[in-house]
Order: sequence, then C-alpha cells, then structure tokens
Amino acid sequence: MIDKTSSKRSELIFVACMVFITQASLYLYPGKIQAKNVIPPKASKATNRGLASLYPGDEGIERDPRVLFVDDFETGTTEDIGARWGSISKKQNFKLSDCLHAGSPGNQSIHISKNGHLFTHTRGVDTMYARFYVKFHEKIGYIHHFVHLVADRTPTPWPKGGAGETPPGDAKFSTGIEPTGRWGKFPPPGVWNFYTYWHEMKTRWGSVFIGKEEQIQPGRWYCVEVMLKANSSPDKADGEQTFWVDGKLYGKFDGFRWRTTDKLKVNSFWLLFYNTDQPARHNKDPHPESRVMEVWFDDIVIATEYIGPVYGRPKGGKKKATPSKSALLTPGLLLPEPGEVVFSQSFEAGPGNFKGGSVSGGGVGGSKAYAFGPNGLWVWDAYSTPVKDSTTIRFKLKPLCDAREVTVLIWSKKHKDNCRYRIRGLRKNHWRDVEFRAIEARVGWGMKGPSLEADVLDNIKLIFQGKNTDRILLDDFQIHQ
Ligand SMILES: [Ca+2]
Repeated sequence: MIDKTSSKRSELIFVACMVFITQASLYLYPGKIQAKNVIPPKASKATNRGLASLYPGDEGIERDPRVLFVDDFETGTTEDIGARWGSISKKQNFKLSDCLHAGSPGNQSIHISKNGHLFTHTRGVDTMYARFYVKFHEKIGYIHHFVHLVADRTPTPWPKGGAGETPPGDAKFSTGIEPTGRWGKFPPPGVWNFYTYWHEMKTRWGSVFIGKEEQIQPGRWYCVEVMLKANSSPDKADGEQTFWVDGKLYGKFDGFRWRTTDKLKVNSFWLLFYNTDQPARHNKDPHPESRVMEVWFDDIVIATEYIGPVYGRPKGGKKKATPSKSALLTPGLLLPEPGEVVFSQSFEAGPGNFKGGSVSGGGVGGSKAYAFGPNGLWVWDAYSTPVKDSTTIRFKLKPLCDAREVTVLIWSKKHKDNCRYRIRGLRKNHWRDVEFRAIEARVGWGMKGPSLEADVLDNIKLIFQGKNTDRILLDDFQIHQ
C-alpha cells in the first residue's frame, strides 16, 4: 500500500506492526532448526577476506559497484540521517555518539535508547550482505526485535506490518538477526538467531534458526554480517541465510524456496531496536527494572558480496564515507512509476458508470463526490487495462460514519474469483488518499491467494461494514497504467 501519508501515519503503522510482532514472540521457538557445522566464511578470490579488505578503513568502499548502501554516521544530524535513509522512527531517541569500536575509521556512531528504527532501501538484488557494528549497553535487557533484511515486491518508505501473517511467495520474505535469551537459558541480551518469515514457514509466527550459541557480551562491540540469498529460480529450494560475527561464521542455513517469482528481490534494510516488557517475562529476567535499553551502531555496509570487518586503517587517517541514500528516493528504480491515466472520474458531470450509490456534495475542495453505503459501489466496463507492475489505483475516501475499513473487490477473469485489497485505519470526516498497485490485490479473505498480476483490470467494487444509513464519500478516482 502506498498511501500518501504523513510521518505521523507511518509512525502509527510502525506501532501497529509492532503490536502484531509482540504477539509473535509467544510462538517464536517451535519449528527452530539447529545450525549446521560452523565453517569459515567463503570468499571469492577477487575479494579475499571480503570487500572490506580491498578498502582499508572502509575508505572508498561506497564507490565499489558491488556496494549498495553505506552509512558511517560521520555526516549530518540525526534528522539528515533519517532523511537519507528514508524512514526514521522515534527520532528523539537517536543521538550521535563518540563511542567507537576498536577498528573504527571515524569519529561517531549512532546511539538509540528505548525504541527506534532507521529503514532504507537498496536496488533489488538476489543476494544481499549487510554488515554492521553493534554494541549493547552494559545493563542491556532482553530485546524484542532487531535488525532485518527484507524482500518486498511493493516497497514503501515505512516498514509494513505482517507479523503473524504468512506472506505470499511472490510478495515478501524477510529475516531478522536478533539476540534471544532462549527462554532464560542465556543472560541478556542472549545469543544471535534468525527470525524468519517466508511463504513456506511452518507456523504463522515465523521460524527461528539458532546459530552458534555464544553469549553476546554487553558493553562490547561486535561486527555482525548477515547474508540473505534468494532461490535461483521459482521451483528451486536453494535459497540461503548466513551470519557471521567478527568475521567468523556463526550460522548457515540453506534449502529455502524463499520466493515464487524472480521479480521479488531483496531490497530493504531495517535497523530496528524494538523493546517491550515481554522478552523480560519470557526469559524470566529477575531484574527487568535495572535494565538500560540502549544500543550503538556504526559502519554499515550493504553489498552483493561478503564484506567482512573493517580492515586496516584509511590512508588519510580518520575518514568520512559519502553516505548512501534510499533507493526509494529515486523514482522508478525499485518499482516502475504509475504511468498515464487510463481512466478518471471526479463526479462533476454525474456518476458515469459508477453504480450502487449517488452523486453528492462534500467532495474534495467543495466539489462533488460519490456517496455509497455498506452494500458498496461498483464500476464495470468503464476501463480495461492489462495489469502490469506499474498499474496503480488511486482515489480519495472520507467516511461520514464510524467505518474504519473499506474492502476493495476486483473480479479476476483469470482466477474466476475476487481479488481483494483492504484499506484500514479510516477516520470519520477525514479524507484519506488511497494508492495501491493492482498486483497487491489478491484472491481470498486473507489476501493470501494469487494476485491480479498479468490479468485485466476492468472493474472494481468497494464495500464496508456498517448500518444501511452509513455513507462513505469517494472522489478523484483514477486508474494509472
Ligand atoms: Ca562512524
């Protein structure tokens, strides 16, 4: 969903998503798979010990064509950092710090207290490596959720929810590298593990993959690197996920059929520090009140090959990298931009082919709108356009009642069923700009079936739950090819 929203709304989505994730942890541990034998990191001859070994002190690493994103937190304010990443949550909890890891080529790291995230996008790739330095406060408690790599077919500036929901194989998969106490077996923050979502996961709450069970020492810097490799073709189960700590392999898991289409690429990086009181309860922390939930991050490099820890010193002493910008800030790079308008209706000259409601006043800017009740409105045979990745549906909605959710139904000739798309969080007497891709509409009440991809878009119906007298206004309806 690509609503035009304020940062406040994306914050709300973040919080809502976290509420779902909170429930997830109750069920984290069933279905875990043990790590295979730990072996040294593989690296190509070209990179020897990894990309970082080619760039002493990471100097110039951002210019390597295999590098997708770099931030060493040497440049700009926290506000600037949030702007170039594309999404920052709880900005007030971030500050730049002079706490550095021993190999740091710079002067600053980023410090987060309590809760917060930076979320960004790179161009879509089949294999993503992400290296970051991290230090937990000496009095750290158990952490709820941590850093994630995500493949998202329809990326948005804010992280989507979806915890507790098995993602469709052509839409999304993700993995988090997270400290876990393993139900109190390890003191906080615990040991590293993967927390993973994909279409073939065994439980709706994702799957856990435990690597080498080595206690993470609070107050000590670590270099963590994560690799997420998509399966090479839709029918092959040859996807992988691997992580390294301080350049040593700690967990390697393979045999994944992460995706059912090559169009789904790894393209999102979520530097997440999410805390609730739940992990303390699950791990029976005897002193939850004494914990200090603070973390430092530095020297983030995302690439298509193994990176490895910072190697050596920069020639010129302390250095600054040119920090990267979110790929979403380049229109059309991750998803084709919505194309020309193939249909529009603003109801100034009557209802056109819209049925089920009636033209009414109260439209956008004093114009006319189309009012409809719970039985819905529908349009048929007003437009007919093939569904491509760029095909986008835009309109504005304003409930005049307490309804908070509208369901979009699009009849699919291909699937001989309705594809659905849900619009949630509507507010009475407030206009909401709705924008979504036709490929986001899916068969089934839970929107888990096949999507409208490669079908024809020639109809739409909007319905909601409410009393017969309830009305919602629709205005500025557009189909973009
Ligand atoms: Ca730094």
